[in-house]
Amino acid sequence: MPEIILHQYVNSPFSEKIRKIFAHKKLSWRSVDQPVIMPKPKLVPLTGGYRRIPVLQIGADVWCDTGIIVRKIDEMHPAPTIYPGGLSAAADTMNQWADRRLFWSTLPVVFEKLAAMLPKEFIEDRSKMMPGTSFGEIARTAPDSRNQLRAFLEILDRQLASRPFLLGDSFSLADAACFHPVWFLRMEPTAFGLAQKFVHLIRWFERIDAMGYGEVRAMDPDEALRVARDSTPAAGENIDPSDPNGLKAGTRVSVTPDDYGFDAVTGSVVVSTIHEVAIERDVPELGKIVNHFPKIGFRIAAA
Ligand SMILES: N[C@@H](CCC(=O)N[C@@H](CS)C(=O)NCC(=O)O)C(=O)O
Repeated sequence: MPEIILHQYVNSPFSEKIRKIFAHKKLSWRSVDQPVIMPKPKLVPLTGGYRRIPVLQIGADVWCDTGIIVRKIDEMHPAPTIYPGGLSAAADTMNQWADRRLFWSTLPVVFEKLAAMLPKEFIEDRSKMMPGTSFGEIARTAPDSRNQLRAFLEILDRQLASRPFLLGDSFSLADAACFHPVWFLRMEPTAFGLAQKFVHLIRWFERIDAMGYGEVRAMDPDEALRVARDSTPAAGENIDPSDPNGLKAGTRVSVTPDDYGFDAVTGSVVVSTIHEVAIERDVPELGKIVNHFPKIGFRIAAA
């Protein structure tokens, strides 16, 4: 069975979401440490330009964005479930809310205090990744973010008053997704202080923090590239016959995030289902690689 490889770095909140799902499912996985800022010369050949973290690799198939990484892990290892009681819509929508609202309310609150210590290269890199926003000035929005963050945390705390996990008695995708923004607050004590006022939230936080990360072993980035080179993509052709845009196998497209990090990845369509688009690329140093993206949060354009 090919190994599960996660390209990540320790302080990456979105990686923490995936690490907690590995813990819940008690999986063995390999961790490849990637740089926090560009350039990422040992990641980009695998992704075709996508630079965000985390990225999941199995052989010569590579999943970009936690939206599709979660689906792949759950498809391979459905038990124990991350959708207890069949609450998949509740878990999925909380996941999207946590990614796009809860997490973004934490950033200015954490960076307001840390801004002076951040290397100039980090600020330049993140400002480039988010055109139109100067990451260096993110602290200016801290007061409004603090208000929103407190309100978001209160909503979670209220629900956690009468159940150990957000959707009931067991851990779900909603817990993994809402955990990582609170975990990120812990980078800065006054930011985490906002969360510590909520007793049910903190009890839940400590419960998930104690779950660990599953069984993880480090892998050298060069070894991950070798694994890709020595494998062939497992993804077979799978095209939804009722694709609303008539997307066909073999069509050349570019796939780009719709929020930030607008690096387009170009290739030929092999998979287009309700939730996924996958494209095949010929990479001189690696051979064929298939990159998988979620439909939610990405734009697909003719290339
Ligand atoms: N929607 C993406 C968001 C990923 C994301 O923003 N990750 C952060 C790190 S936690 C990132 O890539 N930052 C820029 C970088 O690491 O280069 C996902 O769910 O995977």
